[in-house]
Amino acid sequence: MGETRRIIIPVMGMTKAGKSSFINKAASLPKEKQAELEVGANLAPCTKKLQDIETEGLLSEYPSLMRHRLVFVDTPGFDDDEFSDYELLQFIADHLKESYRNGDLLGGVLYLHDISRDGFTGTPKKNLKLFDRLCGENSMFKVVLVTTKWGRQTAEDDYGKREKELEDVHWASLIASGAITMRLTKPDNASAIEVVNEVLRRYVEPESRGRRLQDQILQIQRELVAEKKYLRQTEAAKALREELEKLQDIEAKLQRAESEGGAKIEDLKARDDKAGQLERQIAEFKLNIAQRAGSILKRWFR
Ligand SMILES: Nc1nc2c(ncn2[C@@H]2O[C@H](COP(=O)(O)OP(=O)(O)OP(=O)(O)O)[C@@H](O)[C@H]2O)c(=O)[nH]1
Ligand SMILES: [Mg+2]
Repeated sequence: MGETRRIIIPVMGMTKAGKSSFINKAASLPKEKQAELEVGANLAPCTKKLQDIETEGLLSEYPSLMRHRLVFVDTPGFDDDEFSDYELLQFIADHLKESYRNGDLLGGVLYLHDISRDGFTGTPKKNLKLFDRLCGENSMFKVVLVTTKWGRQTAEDDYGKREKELEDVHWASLIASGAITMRLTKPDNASAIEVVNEVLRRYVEPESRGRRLQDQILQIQRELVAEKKYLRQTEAAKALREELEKLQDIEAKLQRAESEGGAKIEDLKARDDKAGQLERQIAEFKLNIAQRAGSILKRWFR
């Protein structure tokens, strides 16, 4: 018998995707514990800091894992109003780094997506890109992309079509690298338990594509611990910088247009379709004074 270790499963995804609800169900938390893991009742993001949730009983069917403890890591989404994306990346990176240093094992990673949400531009794209760079190609086979809120589908909706678009377009490269997709369709905790069992089943497989699955860690953990990189040198931070540069480019265009003709965003939108696109991009990135791309770039990437 070896020592007891923690097997962690980080649960990521956009704000309100259903991450905390999922953990409540998967861990079958008793009522008093559920209160600790707040589920959002309104639109504001609910989970601010990363939180470890210890579980009991989920490993009992896996003889080789029985001595370990399964722990979910609840995370905030990269679309929080209070913290900048870089601050959120810092919270997540610190937590994952510490976890790896303390000898935790990476059971798998879940990325939750609200299937009732229409469209896949701006913020959802940025979220997914950051997730992709946090994990890296080598740990993609530990990823399950989980669609939530299937119960909201009405006769007019076709969530199956949305799911197909996710699989064929937005998630295609993750799936090609080994990620799988699953649906949360059942109202009780049955679907959530199925997802956890799929993660664990894959985890105990001796190897896949010539690699020992259990040894694979996340790209950001390797970068920060083994390669001793600073956070800003990691692939995830680079992806974030690319997004901020896009934002800076939009801001510059806007300023140029305003100084040339004194035009307002509404006027620009009315003038031609290209500017309309610009306006949409601004809305998507929630461009505001507090999060001006230029100042953020100067602050973090000198
Ligand atoms: N119909 C339906 N509603 C869900 C499901 N999962 C979560 N919800 C609801 O969606 C809202 C957000 O759920 P949370 O679990 O707080 O989502 P979260 O991803 O933890 O949100 P943040 O912590 O704010 O990032 C709550 O009102 C939940 O009741 C689901 O599978 N089906
Ligand atoms: Mg939450």
